[in-house]
Amino acid sequence: MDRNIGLEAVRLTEAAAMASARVMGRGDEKLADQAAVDAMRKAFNDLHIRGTIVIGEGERDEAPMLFIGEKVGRGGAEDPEVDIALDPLEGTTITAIGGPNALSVIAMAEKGNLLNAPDTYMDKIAVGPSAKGAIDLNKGPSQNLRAIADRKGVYVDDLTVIILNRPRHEKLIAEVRGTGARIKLIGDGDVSAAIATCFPETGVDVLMGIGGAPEGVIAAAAVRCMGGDMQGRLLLRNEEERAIATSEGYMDGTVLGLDDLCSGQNIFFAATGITTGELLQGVRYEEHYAFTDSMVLRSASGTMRFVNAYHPMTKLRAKGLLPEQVVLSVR
Ligand code: VTB
Repeated sequence: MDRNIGLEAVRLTEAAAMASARVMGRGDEKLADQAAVDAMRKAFNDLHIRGTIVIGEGERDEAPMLFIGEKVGRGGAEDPEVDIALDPLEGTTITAIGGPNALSVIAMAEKGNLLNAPDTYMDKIAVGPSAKGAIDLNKGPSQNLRAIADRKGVYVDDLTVIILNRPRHEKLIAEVRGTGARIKLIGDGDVSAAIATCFPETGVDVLMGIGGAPEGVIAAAAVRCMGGDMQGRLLLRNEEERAIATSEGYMDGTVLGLDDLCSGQNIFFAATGITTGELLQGVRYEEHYAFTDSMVLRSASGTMRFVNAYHPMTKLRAKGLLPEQVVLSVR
C-alpha cells in the first residue's frame, strides 16, 4: 500500500476537531463528543478506503454512528481494505472544561492487524524510541524505571512519568515517588500522554497506569509508527469482556506487547489537536479561517508529519461542518 491514507485521514480528524472545539468549555461532554462524531462520520464518505471500524464509539446497539463493525469509506473496488481504530474526541471532559491535550484520532492498519480490544480498562506502559525494549509489564514500576533510566543513560530522578490522576493509581504514584522519578499527573487523555513519550521536547519519558483499553490500541498504533514501545494488560471485568478477549487469543493478565496491540507493515495514524497541549495546538477560529494543527504518521516509512491547516470559515459553514446552533448564535 504505497498511498499514504494517513494524509487523507487527517481531513477526518481535522473535521472532528473543528466541530468539537467549537463547543469547548460549555461543560457539555455529550455535545462536544456528538459534534466530533457527526463531523468524522460525514468526512468518511470522501475517504477512498474500504474500512471496517474495530475500535469505535461502542457496540452497534449502543452507538448509532462509528460503531464497531461499521463499514466506512467510499468503498470502491480499488480502495484498500483497512481496519480502523478511532476516537473522534479523546478527552471529552478536557474539552468540556477547556483543559489541555484533547485530540481527535484515527489509526488504520491492514485487515486483522489491530487488537479488537473490549471496552474495558488496560494497564499500560509506554516509552519513546530511546527506551525501546526496556519495558516489561510483568515487572513492577521501580524495576521498569530503573531499566528505562539505564537504557537512556540517565538517573531515575531525571525521568518524568505521566500518570492519570485517579484514586486507583495511589499505590503506583507512591511507588514511583519512592524511586525519585518525577511525576506529571494528568486529569485525562492518556493517548496524548503516550504520544508525548516519543518526543523528547515534551519532557515526558514514560506513561504508566490504567486507562481505557480501546485507547490503548490507538496509542500503540501511534507509538509503533514513531519507533517507541508499549505494553498493555487487559483488565477484564465480566464474562462478556472475557469472551471478546479470548476470541482474540488473550486472557486476563496476559501482557500484550506492541505486536499484539497492532501489527503489520502499514499502519497509518492521524491526530488533530482540539485543545492546546504538549504537542499540538488546539483549534483556533480567526476572522476568516479555522486553524488546525495535526500529526500524520506512517509506519512503513517512519515519517512523522505535522500539518498546519487554515480552513475558510465560510466553506466550513456551507458544508455544515460547524455545529449549526452555535453558528446561528454567533453570526
Ligand atoms: C480516562 C481518559 C483516558 O481512559 O481516564 C479513561 O482520560 C478511563 O479512565 O484518556 P476513568 O474511567 O478513570 O476516567 C482514557 O479515555 C483513555 O485511556
